[in-house]
Amino acid sequence: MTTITLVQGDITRQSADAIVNAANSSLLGGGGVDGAIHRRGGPAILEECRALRASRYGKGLPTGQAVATTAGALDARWVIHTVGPRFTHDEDRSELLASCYRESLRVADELGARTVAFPAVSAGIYGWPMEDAARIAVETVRAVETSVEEVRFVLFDERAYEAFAAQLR
Ligand code: AR6
Repeated sequence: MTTITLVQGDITRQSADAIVNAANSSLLGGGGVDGAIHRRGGPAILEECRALRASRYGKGLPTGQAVATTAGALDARWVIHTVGPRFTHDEDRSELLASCYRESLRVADELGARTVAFPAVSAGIYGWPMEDAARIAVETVRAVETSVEEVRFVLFDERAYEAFAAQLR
């Protein structure tokens, strides 16, 4: 059984086996939660991301996939980088967003992570409406088979927290 918990706050202050990063396919950092993770986690994360670019992901990490690195100075063993889809009205990309959660948990299982903290992937710079992002996140995690014991959604502000709480009610 996987327990879903909600926390309002900064994901870089969390203690968990794995912290999920809402990255971009370059894996070389950016703004939002990605910038915060690299800032607080320090250069070891970027170093490993660069190595992944050089070895497995020369064309970048595809949208909907996930890959793990060290967590550097964060209070975690791993950072799992996943690339959410940008929101668009032209095309339904929900399946790619669901894939981020499934793939991140698959990677977490491979690592043996028991506690995994997720931000609201795609719901910031990538423009996904928060209510819909929360629905996809919660529905997907509920449906997935995983050995992860706790999935913790770490929501930056009250609006995001409320959107996730509504899905859990
Ligand atoms: N802790 C928890 N949540 C956070 C934090 C934090 N420290 N900082 C922001 N959020 P975003 P995306 C929330 O933009 O939409 C980057 O440049 C934020 O309020 O971080 O997937 C990447 O490199 C929002 O609710 O990720 C990509 O280019 C949620 O995290 C692009 O942004 C996700 O917002 C990815 O965009």
